[in-house]
Amino acid sequence: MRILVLGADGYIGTALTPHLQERHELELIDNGLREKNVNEVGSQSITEKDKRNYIELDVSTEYERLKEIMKQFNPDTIVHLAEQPSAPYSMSSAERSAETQRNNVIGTLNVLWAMKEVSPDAHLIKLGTEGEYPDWLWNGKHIPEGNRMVVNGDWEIPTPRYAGSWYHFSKLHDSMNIDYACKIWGLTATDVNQGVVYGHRNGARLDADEYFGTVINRFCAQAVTGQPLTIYGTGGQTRGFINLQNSLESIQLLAENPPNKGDFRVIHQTTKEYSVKSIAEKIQKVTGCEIQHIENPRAEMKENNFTFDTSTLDNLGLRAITLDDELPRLLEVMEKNKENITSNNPTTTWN
Ligand code: USQ
Repeated sequence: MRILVLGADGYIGTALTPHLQERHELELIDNGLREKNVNEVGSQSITEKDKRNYIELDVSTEYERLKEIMKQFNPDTIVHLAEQPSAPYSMSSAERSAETQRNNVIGTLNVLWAMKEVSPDAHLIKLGTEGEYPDWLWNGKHIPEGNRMVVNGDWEIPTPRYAGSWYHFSKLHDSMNIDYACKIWGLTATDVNQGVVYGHRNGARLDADEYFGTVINRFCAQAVTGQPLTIYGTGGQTRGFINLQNSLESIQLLAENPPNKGDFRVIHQTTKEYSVKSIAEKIQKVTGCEIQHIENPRAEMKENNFTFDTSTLDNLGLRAITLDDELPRLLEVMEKNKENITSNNPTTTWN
C-alpha cells in the first residue's frame, strides 16, 4: 500500500515509520511542531531519534502543497497524526489553547478537503482520543464503538461525547468534522479513539515532562531519577492504556483492513484500563520508589470506572502487550538516558 504519514516526527510517528516501511511504501510529512513545543516548555526528548527524510510541511497552513503531494503520491491510506497532543499544554495559556485548536481542527479540515478534491478513494486513519468519552459522562459504563447509538427504540443519535481540555475538544471537533465529510462527500475514515500511550521503541522520541510525557512514561522517569511519583489527587482516575508497539500494530491492522467505502468507522484503541494509583503501585513494587499524592491540577473526577469496547481491533487479531511486560524495558531505557530527564512537577492548573 502507499501510506502517507502526516506528523511523522512525533512520539507515535517516529516509531511508526520503521514499523510500516518494510511492508508498505511511505511518504512522510512533518512541520517540526512537536520538537518546537517540547523545546518551548524547556524540555527535550529523553532518547535520540533516528534522522529521517521528511517533507517539511504544515498541514494546517499549506493546503495547496498538501493537495499537490497527495495528488502525486496517490495514497491508499493517510495516517493523520499531525496534531498538538498535550492537554496540559492546551490549558496553559490563551495563545496555546487557540494554537492547539487552530492547528488541529484546521489541519484536519485541510486533509478532508484535499481528500475530496484529489484522493476521494483514500482511507483516512485519524488519531483521535478516548478523552472524547469523559469520566463524568461514561462513569460506570461500557463504552461502545461506533459513531451512532440508538436510544428510545428508534432514535439514532451521534454517540454522546464531550471533553476535558481544550486539546481534547480539538479532537472532538475533528471527529464531528470527519463524520460530516464522510456523510456529505462519501469519504472513508477510521477515527482511532486512542487511550494513553506508553512505552518506547528504538529510534523513536520519548518525553516525560509535565506537558508531553504521558503518565506511565513520567512515572518511570521519576522512579529512575529518585523523584517521588506524582499522583494527581487520589489516583482513583481510571483511563484506557495502550503500549506503543500495540499502537503501531493497530494502525497497521486498520490500514490493511479498511472499512467499506464511504463509512466512518469509530473504534477504540486500548488494551487495558488502569487507575493511576494502581500504575504507581506497580512501579513502586518493581523499583522501590516513593509515591506522593499532590493536589490534582486538572478538572477530573476523583474516582471513576469505565471500560471500552475494543471489538474492532480484537477481531483484527491485536495481541495485547501488558504493562508488566513493558515495564522492565521502559525502566531500562529511562535509566540509560537519565541525564536527559528534567524536573517533573506540574505547573499548569485547569481552574
Ligand atoms: N496523571 C497523574 N500524574 C502525572 C501525570 C498524569 O496522576 O504526573 C494523571 C492525570 O491526572 C490523568 C491521567 O494521569 O488522569 C492521564 O494523564 P496523561 O497526562 O498521561 O494523559 P492525558 O492528558 O489524558 O493525554 C494523553 C495524551 C493525549 C491522548 C490521551 C488519551 O497526551 O494525546 O489523547 O492521553 S486519553 O487520556 O484517553 O484521553
